[in-house]
Amino acid sequence: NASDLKSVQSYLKNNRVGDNASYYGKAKGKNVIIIHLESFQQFLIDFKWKGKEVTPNLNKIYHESDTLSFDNFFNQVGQGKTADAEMMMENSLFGLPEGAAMVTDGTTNTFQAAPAKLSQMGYTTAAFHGDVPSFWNRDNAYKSWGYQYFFSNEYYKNKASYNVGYGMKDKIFLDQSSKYLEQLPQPFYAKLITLTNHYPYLLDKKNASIARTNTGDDTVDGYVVTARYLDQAIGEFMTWLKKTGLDKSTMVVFYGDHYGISGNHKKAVAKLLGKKSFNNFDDAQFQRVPFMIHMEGLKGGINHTYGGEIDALPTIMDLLGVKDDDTIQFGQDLLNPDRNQTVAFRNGDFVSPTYTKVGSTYYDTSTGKVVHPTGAEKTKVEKMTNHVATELSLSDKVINEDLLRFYTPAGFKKVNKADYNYKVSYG
Ligand code: GP9
Ligand code: MN
Repeated sequence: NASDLKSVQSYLKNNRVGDNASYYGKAKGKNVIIIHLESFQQFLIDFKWKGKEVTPNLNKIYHESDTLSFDNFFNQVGQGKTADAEMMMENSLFGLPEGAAMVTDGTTNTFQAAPAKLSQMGYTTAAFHGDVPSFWNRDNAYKSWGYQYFFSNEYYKNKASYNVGYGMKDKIFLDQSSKYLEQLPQPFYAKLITLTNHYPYLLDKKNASIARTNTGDDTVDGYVVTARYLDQAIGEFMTWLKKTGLDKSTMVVFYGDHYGISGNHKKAVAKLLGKKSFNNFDDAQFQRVPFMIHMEGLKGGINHTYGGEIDALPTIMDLLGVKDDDTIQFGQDLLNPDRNQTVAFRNGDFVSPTYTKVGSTYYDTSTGKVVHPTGAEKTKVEKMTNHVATELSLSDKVINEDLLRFYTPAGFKKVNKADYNYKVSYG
C-alpha cells in the first residue's frame, strides 16, 4: 500500500546519485536505437577462435572513440532471462526471484517506462522482435510500457528458411526492420531484439562463417557460430544506418541481455577460455555483458565502473537530458563517479571492485581468492550484502504490490493501455 511506497521512496532518496554534468543532454532530441544482443557475453569482445575475430563489427564499435563502452557491466537477470533484461533496461526495476515479472505483472501493473516517458516528449516509440507477439507477454507488457508500435513477426515477410530456433534470423530481421525504421517519424526510440544467438546456438551451414569450437560440449561449441552471425547482422545494420545518414542523428545503445553459456558448463568454458579451472568466482565474473553507447561526437572510451542492467535507464536518460530525479527506479547513472559499484545479482550474490559474493563465500575480486573478512572489512561486506538484499526486496515490493499506481512522477501522464493496438492492419 501507499506506506510501502514511502519506504521505497526514502531508500531511493538516500541512494540516488545525480547525472554527470559533462554528459547531461549530449544526446538531447536524438533518435535512440536500442539493440538487444541475445545471449551475448562480454568475453566475446576481442575473442578469437582459430585466429579469427568472432565479432569484428562489435569489436570495432567497442573500441571507437565515440563509443562509451563499459567493461564491468553485468547482467542481473533471474528466471525471466530476456524478459528480466527488458524489465530492467526500460523500467530500472529488477525482475522477480521466481518467474518473469513481465509475464505475471506486465499486463495489469502500472509502469512508468522509457517508451511512455519518451512518447510523452514527442518521440515515436517502437519495439521490433522476430518472434510471436505473445512471447514473454510482450504484446500486453509493451502497452503498459507505452510502446506506440510493436513490430512482432506478424509484420515481417516470413518463410520457413527465414527462421532458426526461436524465430527470424537476425540478418533478415534487421534488414526488414530497417525498412520500418526509415519511415518512423523522428525523433524515434526503437528497440530491436535479436534472436539467432540463442541456446542451443543452431545455424544452417550456409550462414556459418567460423568453425565451431572444440570443447566437446555440443551446446557450447555452436556459440561462436551464432555470435559471429549476429555480429555480421549488426555490421550490415550499421552500414545501412550510415547509408541513410541516420547515424548522424541517432544514439545507438547495444546491450547483451544475459549469459549465453550457463554455469552448468564450467569444464567446457575452462577449455574455451584456455583456463585450468573455472569455479563459482569465475562464473560470477563471466556474467559481464556488453553495454555500449555509440553516437557521433560522443566523448567515448572504456569506462571501468562496476554496474549492470538496472543502471542503463538512468544513464540513457542522463544523455537524453531527461529529468529523472523523482522516478521510482533502482539504477544509478553509470557516468556518475560517486555511484555505488556493488552490482546486485538476482539471487542476492554480488560483484564489486573489491569483493565478490557467491552464496556464503566472499572472494577478493582482484585475485579471485576466497577471503574471510574480519573487523572493518567484515562490516564492509555485511553492509554490501544488506544493501543488495534491501535493493532487491524493495524492487520486488514495487512489482508485487504494484506501488507505481500510488505515485506519478512530475510531468508524467499515466499510461492508458487501451490507447494501444499492435494488430497488423493492412490498407
Ligand atoms: C524469445 C526470446 C527468448 O522471444 O526473447 O529469449 P530468452 O528469454 O529465452 O533469452
Ligand atoms: Mn535472452
